[in-house]
Amino acid sequence: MRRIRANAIAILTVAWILGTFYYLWQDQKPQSVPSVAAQTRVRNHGQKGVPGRLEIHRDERTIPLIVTPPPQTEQQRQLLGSFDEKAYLSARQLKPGDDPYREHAFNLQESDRLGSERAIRDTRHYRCASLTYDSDLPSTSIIITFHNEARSTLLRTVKSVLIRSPPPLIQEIILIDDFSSDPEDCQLLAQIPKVRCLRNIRREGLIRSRVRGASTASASILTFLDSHCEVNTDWLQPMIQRVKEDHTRVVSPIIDVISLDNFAYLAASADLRGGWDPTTHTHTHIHARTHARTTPVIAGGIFVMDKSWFNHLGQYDTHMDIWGGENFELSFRVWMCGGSLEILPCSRVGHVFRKRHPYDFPEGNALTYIKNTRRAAEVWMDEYKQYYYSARPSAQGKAFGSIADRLTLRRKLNCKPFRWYMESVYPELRVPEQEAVFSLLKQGGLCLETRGTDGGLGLAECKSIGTNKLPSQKWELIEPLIRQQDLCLAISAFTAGSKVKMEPCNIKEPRQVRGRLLGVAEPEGKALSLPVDLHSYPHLWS
Ligand code: UD2
Ligand code: MN
Repeated sequence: MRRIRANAIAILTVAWILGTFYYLWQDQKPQSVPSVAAQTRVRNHGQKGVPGRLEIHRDERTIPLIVTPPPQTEQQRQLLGSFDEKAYLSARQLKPGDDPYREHAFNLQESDRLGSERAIRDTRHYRCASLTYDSDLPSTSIIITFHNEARSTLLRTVKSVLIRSPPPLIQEIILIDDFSSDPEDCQLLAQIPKVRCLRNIRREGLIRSRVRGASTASASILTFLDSHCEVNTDWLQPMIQRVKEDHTRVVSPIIDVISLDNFAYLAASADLRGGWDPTTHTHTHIHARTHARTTPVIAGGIFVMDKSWFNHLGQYDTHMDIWGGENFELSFRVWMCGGSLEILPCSRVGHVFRKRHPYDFPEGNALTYIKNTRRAAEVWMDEYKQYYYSARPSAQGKAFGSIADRLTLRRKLNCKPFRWYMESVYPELRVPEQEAVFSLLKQGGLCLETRGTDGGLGLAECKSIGTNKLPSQKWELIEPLIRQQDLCLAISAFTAGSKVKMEPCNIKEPRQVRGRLLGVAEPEGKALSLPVDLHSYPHLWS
């Protein structure tokens, strides 16, 4: 039935939460890391400070294995230039007795102990290793924004990029220090060849910081990373290849999990989009583990995008603050305005997923998140935004600033409606039947009610008892219509004083569109003015 069309943002949020839980769940069970060579478990060796040393546990036997030898001193010198890694890392050490989780919401002691580089398991499907890429791939600018990141995780992120990427593909690594307490966290790293450091003079949040980084990037392709990542073998080539072939693609790797407790590197499933279709042949299954597949949303932190496409599509919504929501906004915008989003199973990047934010939100965590997601919903979700509001009633009435420039952008880019996104990009989305939003429609203390069966309307004393509303006063808001069963509220004509009446619902009838039910209209002779936008008058809905 009609009311099945549903809670888009809630579903996407649920998908995101499920994804996160999935990762955390993986995190809880390091023993069951899916392995490329079946039944083989690989984990970080217990020996401290021996980079590159792994143990393979197979059939209860333990076979020590050197995977990637640590770079030799000469290589190290070339890689790091004049940068004094030891001094950088030892300048900030955890003091005995300090809580290792306090500052960063991960175990800093374990991170510091690991050193600046280590071998990690190649978590790709084995067929990925035999794929080939163009020899003339364009280079990329890596953009890493951070606020008070731990030095050991930040340095490991940077070094993993330098070690595990073909050097010609790395044009530069741009670090944006989002007003961290110690400017040297960033500045000292700029001594590493190819690394640049930009420092914000005030806290901007990750969205504006990324835009700043992107606007100074000199390569034609942008690669975004969080500041606590480790990139894996051949992570970059598959992504650049896909973007080179079609600049409107925005591509992400599979994000592996770096345990926030012991920093073990754990493989995420290559098929996070769920169930295995029993009708598909095994071959297709393998296919799915090496081939690009589209995705309705990306996690947001790690992706590759053509720079001119990023600019053409309006970069980011720079009125979003600190953290949150920008990944939905970018995902909707890319799809609706002519691009696509992909996940590439042959590209793997590890990330430390945390359970809380280790930093403050100047305007408060909840208000910031609501502001950002409201902006995404108001600009992109059309009539589906009502489901965002019914999932988050507290968002109603919270400030989200002007969205005029983003609406202009949407018009200028001639982007498709959200309905298209729901139907074409996410058709497999089966939404559970949604509780409709039933409300009273109040005007001047009286309630709008239907009278008889001939479409008559009137204002009368509100007659709800507790949460039970009188059927004749009970209105169902299913954007853009205001309904009672199969009849919808409509104005007779677009002239002041024209009557409000009930008529069979027709979504294409402008006289029934909520936003058009405006001005002074009279139901059965009694004056009734319906506001332009009921959402701007939340008191009308109770
Ligand atoms: C996830 C995404 C992240 C972003 C976020 C929603 C991944 C792996 N991460 O974040 O990229 O899409 O969801 O907004 O998909 N930072 C600043 N300034 C701030 C706050 C954060 O520069 O005011 C940096 C921070 O240091 C980190 C990055 O932004 O490098 C993302 O923040 P996070 O790691 O705390 O958030 P996470 O991983 O939950
Ligand atoms: Mn992160």
